[in-house]
Amino acid sequence: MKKTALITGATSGIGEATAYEFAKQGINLVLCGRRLQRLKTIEKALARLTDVHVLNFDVRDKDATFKAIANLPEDFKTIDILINNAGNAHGLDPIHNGSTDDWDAMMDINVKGLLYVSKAIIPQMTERKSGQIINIGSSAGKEVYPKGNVYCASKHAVLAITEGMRMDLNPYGIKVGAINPGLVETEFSKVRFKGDAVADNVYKGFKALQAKDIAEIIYFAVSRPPHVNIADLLVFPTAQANSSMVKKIG
Ligand code: NDP
Ligand code: 8X3
Repeated sequence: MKKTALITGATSGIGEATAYEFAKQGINLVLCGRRLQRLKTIEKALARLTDVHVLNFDVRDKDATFKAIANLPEDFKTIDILINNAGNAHGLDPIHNGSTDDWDAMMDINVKGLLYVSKAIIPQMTERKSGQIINIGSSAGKEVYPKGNVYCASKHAVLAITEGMRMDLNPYGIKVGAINPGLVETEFSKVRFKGDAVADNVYKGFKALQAKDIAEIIYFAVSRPPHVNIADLLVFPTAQANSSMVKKIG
């Protein structure tokens, strides 16, 4: 029986790469994001490998999130695997200069959005007494770095929520875990720096992780036998030792 995975933030970066990896492995997909055209392009590319349905909503919008998931077509209603990946950083500023709009965006998307999507899906998993949830945290969820303040707080929250979920869903046999990457070359820095040229320098002078590297790890986590749960995994590029120590060439 083929499994179905719902992936948030599937229009770029880690989420998109995970969609490709899962499709290759024959997992049916519900792909979510705000950029509908991208969702359609990815759906078209993957349709030859697996069954794909796209959901176009903003995870900040509680009603839209619940409505989209409640109205999934019959063939895609049963979600075996939830990948809570949608998220981003906005700004890199000392706390006294930070923008409250940036703070709202990070807490609303990375924390509250993850909770809304989870709340919309968990009841069917508890009912069936099966399922797996992987939350994409970050090395920033384990260690705060200068000017990372609110982004780091949002990812620390993701890890606290992951632990709470794992305890609360343990009686139902639902696997819950977090995968926490260091620097991954995606659209992350373009979003963080609002398209500013500084984003181009973030991954220069060393080999950053690629989205596919994380997608393969996510697939590893979902393909373990029933008695094995990857609870928490931290992955850096080899050049990175912690949040502020990266070995650059030149
Ligand atoms: P990208 O910017 O490439 O992808 C972010 C994804 O999140 C996009 O598909 C975007 O889709 C979606 N998204 C953002 N805001 C919303 C929203 N309000 N509603 C619905 N979807 C949304 O970055 P990454 O792939 O790097 O990021 C994925 C996750 O990985 C994030 O949680 C990030 O914090 C985490 N991470 C990233 C690291 C990195 O260095 N890149 C390292 C550690 C963790 P759309 O815009 O179409 O809605
Ligand atoms: C993304 C990694 O170091 O840019 O979560 O915060 S970092």
